Amino acid sequence: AAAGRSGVYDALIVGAGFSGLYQLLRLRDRLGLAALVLEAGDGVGGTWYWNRYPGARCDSESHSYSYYFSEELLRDWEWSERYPEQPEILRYLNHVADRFDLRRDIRFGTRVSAARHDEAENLWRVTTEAGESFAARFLITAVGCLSTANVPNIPGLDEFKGEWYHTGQWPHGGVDFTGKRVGQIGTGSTGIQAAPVIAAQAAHLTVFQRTANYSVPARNAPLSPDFLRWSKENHAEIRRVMHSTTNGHPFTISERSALDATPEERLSAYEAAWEKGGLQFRAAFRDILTDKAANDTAAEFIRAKIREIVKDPETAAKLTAFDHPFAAKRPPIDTEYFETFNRPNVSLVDVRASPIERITPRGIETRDAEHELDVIVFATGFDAMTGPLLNIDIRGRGGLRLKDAWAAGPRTYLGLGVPGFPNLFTVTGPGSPSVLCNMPVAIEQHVEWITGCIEHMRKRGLGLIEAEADAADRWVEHVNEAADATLLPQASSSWYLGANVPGKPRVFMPYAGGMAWYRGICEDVAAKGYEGFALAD
Ligand code: NA7
Repeated sequence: AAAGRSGVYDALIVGAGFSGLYQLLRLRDRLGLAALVLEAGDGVGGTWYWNRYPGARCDSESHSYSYYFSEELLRDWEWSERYPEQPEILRYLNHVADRFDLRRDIRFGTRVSAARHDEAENLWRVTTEAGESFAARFLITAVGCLSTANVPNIPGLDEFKGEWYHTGQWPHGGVDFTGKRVGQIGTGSTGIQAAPVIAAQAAHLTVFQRTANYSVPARNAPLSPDFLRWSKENHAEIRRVMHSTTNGHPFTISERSALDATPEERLSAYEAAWEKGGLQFRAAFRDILTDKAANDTAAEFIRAKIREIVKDPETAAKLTAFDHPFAAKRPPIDTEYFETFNRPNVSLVDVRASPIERITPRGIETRDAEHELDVIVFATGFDAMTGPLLNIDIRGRGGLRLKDAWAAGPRTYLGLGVPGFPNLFTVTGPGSPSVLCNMPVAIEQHVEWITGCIEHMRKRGLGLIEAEADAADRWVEHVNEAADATLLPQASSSWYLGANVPGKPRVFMPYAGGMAWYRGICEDVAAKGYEGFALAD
């Protein structure tokens, strides 16, 4: 929709991924608002537009990695595999954009660089990298949680004679590894997906591992016609399960403690979970994420599996030198990751034992060796959650910079509002459960809540909403308590804690109290007239 007479939009939305597309649809088609999406990329998709690295795939199962707001959309779209691959998700999001005629209200190739709240006019004034300006009553960030690439500052990268890429900024034409010696830094979810695919093409792959990571087989496969029929006929029930669980996935977590089971029962439960594969593994027992002794049983099972798979005992030892409880960092799932180390053209370098010292024109130099390479792949993750927001110079009341407001770590109310920043909503912001949840479930909840809030304001002629400082302080405290009730803070190198980015404040950022619980809190806040927010004309 066009901006009003004064050139002012009702809402500006930053980002055209899963969040931004749905936010546009709700504000425009449900509330009839003049909303515009500003998107840095040349197409829709967000994460799935940028992350085109080999093996890129979603770890949520495809029938759950979908919007559930439209029965027709659910009925018409058909996923091909248990886990959707990046190109298929991108096709899906393009289909959504076309089907709901969203493109006419998206400005592509438009990177937002700054946003300032103009108190006198009660407007957000947004500027782009190209110097354009926009104004709107509401500013809604839909910038994603894992969208700011983290390329480590290793001396010498400028002098490297080969090619280098970060997985989150992958060239659209792809990269041909044929005949190349490839070095991959990073063994998170991304690196674990990429390594087997790169190894199948490259002359040689050297994986540089800093922290040994657990992984469970994904057991990806084409979806059978029976499954597709079942999922279409049962989406109300699937939605009910996704909305009732802590993590928004379409499976329930066992109510049994790992410590109540006999060793034989435990083994058989883990064997069954390993065969089933994927993120469901951690649903085998209820206390895997909350009790260290329970977690140890899962960790030991996975360690034994890896030792069985990997033939070289020295490599297996490096791959299983875990320093954190299972699933305390986001647990990867894989397709033949550990098997890849049995290939003759793959080697593993433990950079904890022998740190990377510099990049030379010819490759990567660790403390005790130089590895000659033609290509370096940085699977080194993201400046998660706060990075994409702080990359925009956001200024609220009295010119308060978000960077300063968050100098000691992010401070939000519900992950949706920030004190000092009126009429700003942060979809999947820090303090929301988003990254600990199947994303589309979190996103639909956030977007619908924001839409309901704006509708509430319009009905009452209110023009201003702002999270109260006390409410944000209490929320941050609650986010910390919720994390401390789990084993999650025990992974000292986790991006949940900001630990992967040097100098970033160590604060556990996502809300670990569970998506279903969070949904209830948000509903309660709304029912109480947006308790914890100050509303004004
Ligand atoms: P992650 O999970 O942050 O993994 C990044 C990996 O890169 C991890 O193994 C890091 O080791 C490693 N890393 C980062 N910097 C360095 C340096 N300087 N030297 C050596 N190794 C380094 O990112 P992903 O992209 O894999 O996954 C992000 C999320 O996307 C994932 O959790 C899913 O939610 C989807 P570290 O563990 O820090 O020692």
